[in-house]
Amino acid sequence: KYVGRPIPRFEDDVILSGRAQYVDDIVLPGMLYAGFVRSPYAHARVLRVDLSDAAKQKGVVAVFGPEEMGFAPGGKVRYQGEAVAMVVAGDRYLLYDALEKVVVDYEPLPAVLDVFEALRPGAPLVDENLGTNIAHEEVYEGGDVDSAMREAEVKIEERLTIQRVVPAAMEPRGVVAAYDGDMLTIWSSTQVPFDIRKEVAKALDIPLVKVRAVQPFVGGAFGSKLIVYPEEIWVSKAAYLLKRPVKWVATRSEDFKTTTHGRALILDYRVGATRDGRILAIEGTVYADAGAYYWGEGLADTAARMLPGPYDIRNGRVKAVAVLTNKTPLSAYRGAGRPEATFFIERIMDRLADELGIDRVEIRERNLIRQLPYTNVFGITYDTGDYLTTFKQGLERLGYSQLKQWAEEELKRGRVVGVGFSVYVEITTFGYETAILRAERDGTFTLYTALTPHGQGLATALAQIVAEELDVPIESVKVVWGDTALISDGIGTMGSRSITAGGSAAILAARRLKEELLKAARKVLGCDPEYSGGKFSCGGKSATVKDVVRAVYRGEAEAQLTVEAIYHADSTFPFGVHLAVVELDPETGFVKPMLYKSYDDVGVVVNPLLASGQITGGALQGIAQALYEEVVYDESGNLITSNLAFYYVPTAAEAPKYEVYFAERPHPSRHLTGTKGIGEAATIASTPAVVSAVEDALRRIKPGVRIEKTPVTPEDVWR
Ligand code: MCN
Ligand code: MO
Repeated sequence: KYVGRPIPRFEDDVILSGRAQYVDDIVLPGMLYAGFVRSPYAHARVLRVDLSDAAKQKGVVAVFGPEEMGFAPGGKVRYQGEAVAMVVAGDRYLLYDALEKVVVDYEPLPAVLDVFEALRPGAPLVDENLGTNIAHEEVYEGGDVDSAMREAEVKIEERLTIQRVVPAAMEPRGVVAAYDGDMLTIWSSTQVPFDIRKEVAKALDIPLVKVRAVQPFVGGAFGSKLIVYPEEIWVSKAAYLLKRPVKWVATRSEDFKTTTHGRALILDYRVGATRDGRILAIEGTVYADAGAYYWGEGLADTAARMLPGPYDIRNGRVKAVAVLTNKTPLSAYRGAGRPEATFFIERIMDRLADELGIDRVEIRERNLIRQLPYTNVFGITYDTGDYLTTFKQGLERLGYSQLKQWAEEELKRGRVVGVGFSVYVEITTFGYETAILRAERDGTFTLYTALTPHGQGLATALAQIVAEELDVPIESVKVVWGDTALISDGIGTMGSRSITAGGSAAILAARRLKEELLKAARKVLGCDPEYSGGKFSCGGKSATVKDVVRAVYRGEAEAQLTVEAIYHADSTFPFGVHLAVVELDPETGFVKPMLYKSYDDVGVVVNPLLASGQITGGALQGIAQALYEEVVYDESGNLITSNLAFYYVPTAAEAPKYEVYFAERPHPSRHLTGTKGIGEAATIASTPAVVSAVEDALRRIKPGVRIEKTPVTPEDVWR
């Protein structure tokens, strides 16, 4: 049995020893370096780009202006850092010297940086062609909100704000592209090699088979590398035109400005409830500060549609609005809409509990969904689970009441500590995924996956799944990923879909391969064999996988030794309870997370070590959302928090102690793996849990305080 075991990652030795190859480790003969001239203005017309001096600089091989590459579309830049020109040179030093020589004349335009400013009539337009700053708008509605609101005995309304953050993967983005006159190969720090291949082929008008995209080792992404970025197209085009390898790797500050930001949603809500705390209706608007370009991510939409969370709310009307501003474009960041939805609904639950004088646990018990599957008021069907039971068992296991008690006693000893929890349901997995499995001559197996792991340890988890399905030692399974030359198509690692979608594809492939081998074994043995432990036996005879594979190569039997499986994995819904304990220093206002505990029902857990790694890392990101990180622009749209010296990414020093639990009686998904995703759960659950804990602590010194926004900074604590 391999599934369910905490097997250490095979990837670790490679990565931790420094032998793993990342994009910037790739050095090709004759390689050139690309760099970009980027707008210092958040909003400006580009009057003139003069590349003549730069072109004459030592080492410069080519210069590209707006016309050739489509920089600054519409003749203007819309955020600080947007590219206006590209220079390609023989080495990095000469490149940076040459970039200095590019002359650009700008006519600065007033920048719009706030969502509500952007919505005001007469506000500067980020995109004149649109005629408005609203890039997207959609109303989600179900039930009868107006009558439910009329019936409601209590009503609350409020604005809740969740700040903009930088995904800040350890490895910045980077691309190497090489064209040998026949084949264009692109290596990128990405989550989506298959999309890169498609988009580059389209942009350069060359057939898909002449483009190969490779995802080498990737040092984190958190959803920020799941779009095809313009640099990936531009660098590919430069390599194609110059027929020489070209590399670009972002500096940290370049990465902060050009890699998509996350969160930045605001909810204006009104909730109607009965006096005993049953929510009857919810209405409101979710605004996304979408930044300078809207690429259809629908983050406000996901937040709107998941706003009811795990609660039975039958009447709802929520509008999702994506608003353009002169900032770095917004896109997916770990959780992408669900952390915001969960923060919103959990804050609402706490507020309603306070308003009605009902305990925070009690009010949730009264509203939790009783019967699964359940279709929420906006049409999303939650698949499996027993929310009420899991919630009660979770709080028990996490020791919630004991910790509350302890916090009271600590106060007597002069320590201000707070305890908070959150409940979540989230949506994981979508779309198709592909797996190819091959039986090798020595009886081992190679699994090719279209997944694109970048820190999750999926090579280990997939090997567990395949070894279990084939009933062979895990050492005899090798997992290969990240190359469009090896597998035709797939979506990749995002949306906590990998183990469920890609793992199920692997199981399907393993079953098909077993059938094929069985067919050949029947021929080899001359009887109807049973398969177990890598061996076929019947009538007192037996043959190993190796024997059978060799028989096929010798022409003594026929079978497919390589099989492909494409698996469709529609969404599945994890549920859980997370708890946070924080200590507040009333003097400095600094909040220290002390303890973080989680209890999740994610169906089958393939590898508890990997899964709990996802919880601890994910929670720290959500803790940072609650307490530390925030993108700050000045009034002209200059990014103030432009690198890691000005932007507070927590380190191990800020990390709390963790206790990670998985539900004793989990509710499997209906997929072949039985799993639900875990990759984003803790980022989703931690922010509201921590905010609730901070509020709890703060109320011990300032009764009645209410937190309506993140992050909660020391300034907020003093206020
Ligand atoms: N797992 C498990 N049992 C389950 C579910 C998952 O053992 N029931 C394990 C899997 O084997 C895998 C890991 O947990 O090793 C995460 O699996 P899954 O939930 O399927 O999520 P994905 O592999 O699709 O990962 C994507 C997810 C997302 S969307 C973001 S954002 C994120 C995250 O993973 N970005 C990460 N975790 C990250 N971790 C690292 N180190 N770096 C990132 O950029
Ligand atoms: Mo993600």
